[in-house]
Amino acid sequence: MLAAAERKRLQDKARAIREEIVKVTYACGGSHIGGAMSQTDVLVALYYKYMRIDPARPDWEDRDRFVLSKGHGGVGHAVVLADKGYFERKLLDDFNKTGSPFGMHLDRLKVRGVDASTGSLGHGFGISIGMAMGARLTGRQFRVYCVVGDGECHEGSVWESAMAAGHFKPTNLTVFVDRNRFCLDGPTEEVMPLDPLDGKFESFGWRVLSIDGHDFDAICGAIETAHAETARPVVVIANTVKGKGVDFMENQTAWHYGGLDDRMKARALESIARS
Ligand SMILES: Cc1ncc(C[n+]2csc(CCOP(=O)(O)OP(=O)(O)O)c2C)c(N)n1
Repeated sequence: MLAAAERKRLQDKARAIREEIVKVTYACGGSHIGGAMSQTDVLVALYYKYMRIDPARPDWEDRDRFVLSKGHGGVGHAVVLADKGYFERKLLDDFNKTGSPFGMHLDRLKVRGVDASTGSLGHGFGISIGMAMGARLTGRQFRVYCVVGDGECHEGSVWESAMAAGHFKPTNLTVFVDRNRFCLDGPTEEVMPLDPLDGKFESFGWRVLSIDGHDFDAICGAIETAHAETARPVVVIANTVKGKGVDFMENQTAWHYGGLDDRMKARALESIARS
């Protein structure tokens, strides 16, 4: 159980990050805003409570690593990195515009604080396993965190990665599945069913935790359980809401990707303020 002040600190930060996602999306004309909203609470718990990082030293070798395997959520990751001080917030005024270092999917060679270039679904998960095993092979203590989309789990390479981790058992890796139940084309269970997702990972040798991915007590509890696990890699199925915080976006396939006019931006900010 988190102390009330700590829970509020994280909730307030998540609200501020969602507001920034709306503002950047408005400025750039469109983003994968639905999935950026669903992943936000997990990113906030990691970046503002658990990850051992130093924004002044993005190449510090012992830093914890973060891989956004669902790289299209990069707008949300960029907002967090700016807030953490990896670069100036005003750079995001040009997010995804010609000449900007920020594409829709973040490039680790162009954006400070990004540990892996992602965007082609199904690859970041495997990269995170390699990073975690690299720590073990070089005797380093850092942890690796990865966020995979549930629609991304339609990719075969996700299951090759799951199988590899079940074998090599990188216990310094914690994977979150952003289980918002929507992919690009509609509800995952209509497009191509994933359930029982927990049973699939279990059969590959993972310890599976299933939580409310918007409840900071649950997210933090899962991270601490994962830290204590010494035998198996841990996947946290974070049950989330696509478009979380913006009433007209929640659970709407149409808001996988979208842009905002003045009226929609104002309505979105009002909704987040109420959330
Ligand atoms: C290999 C690959 N195929 C297709 C795409 C296009 N694409 C971008 S997002 C997306 C759906 C992903 O769904 P999910 O992982 O559930 O994302 P979320 O709902 O969390 O935004 C697709 C198919 C891609 N980025 N990479």
